[in-house]
Amino acid sequence: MLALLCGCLLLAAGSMHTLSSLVLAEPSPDLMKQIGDMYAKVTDIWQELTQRREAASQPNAALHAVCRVQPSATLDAKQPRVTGLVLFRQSAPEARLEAFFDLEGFPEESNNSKRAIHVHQFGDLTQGCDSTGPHYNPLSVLHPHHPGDFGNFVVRDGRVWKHQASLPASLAGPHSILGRSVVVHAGEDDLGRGNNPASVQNGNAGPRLACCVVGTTGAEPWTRQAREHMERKKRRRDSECKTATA
Ligand SMILES: [Cu+2]
Ligand SMILES: [Zn+2]
Repeated sequence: MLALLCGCLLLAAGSMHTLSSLVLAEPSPDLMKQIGDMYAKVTDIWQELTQRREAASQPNAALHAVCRVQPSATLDAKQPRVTGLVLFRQSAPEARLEAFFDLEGFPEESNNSKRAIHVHQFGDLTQGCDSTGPHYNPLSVLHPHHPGDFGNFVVRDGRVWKHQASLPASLAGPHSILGRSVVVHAGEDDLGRGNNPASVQNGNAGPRLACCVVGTTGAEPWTRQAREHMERKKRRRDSECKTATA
């Protein structure tokens, strides 16, 4: 595998050398594009091979990521201050992504309202959630077909608490969401059915309440959350049984 990678890199380096001497002689936009394309291809191969090698050396090592949600620094005083945690897990680079969403701070009167959550392009919170850019859209498609279009989440008791087993985003490969941001919106995602240009860009989901940057982590936070999830489910079942038999 390593030999193949080295071969690819040498091949690319050789072509780059020929190309760069041509560029010095007579730069053309076509040539620049070819160089750019080749660079992108080599980067893709590099990323894929290194991630595969990592997975092969630790066959049971799933990929994990964490995102600690904080209220946007530019939030006005009337908006709720949402905090919490989004955890991601992917059993292998090609496997589907799963996630736990655990958020609190929504106003109680908003129970059963729906809030949109997306992955945005930049992991830049210097201007609060406003500097996270548009939806992460590596393939230039319309909303709601972006990899981080996670949809709407129902608020219960001022809280969003959900496990999702199959999300379209990935923690591996050239379109990994690591280093990008998760944004929680004040409104509901119209899922592209709003009949206006913004609907197929961002779902008209309203102001950005809270956000975080997706970073790598070990298995521990996920294991803890999974345990808590089971316990909460059991408590809920027990209290329902008690109500039913009372
Ligand atoms: Cu968004
Ligand atoms: Zn989108």
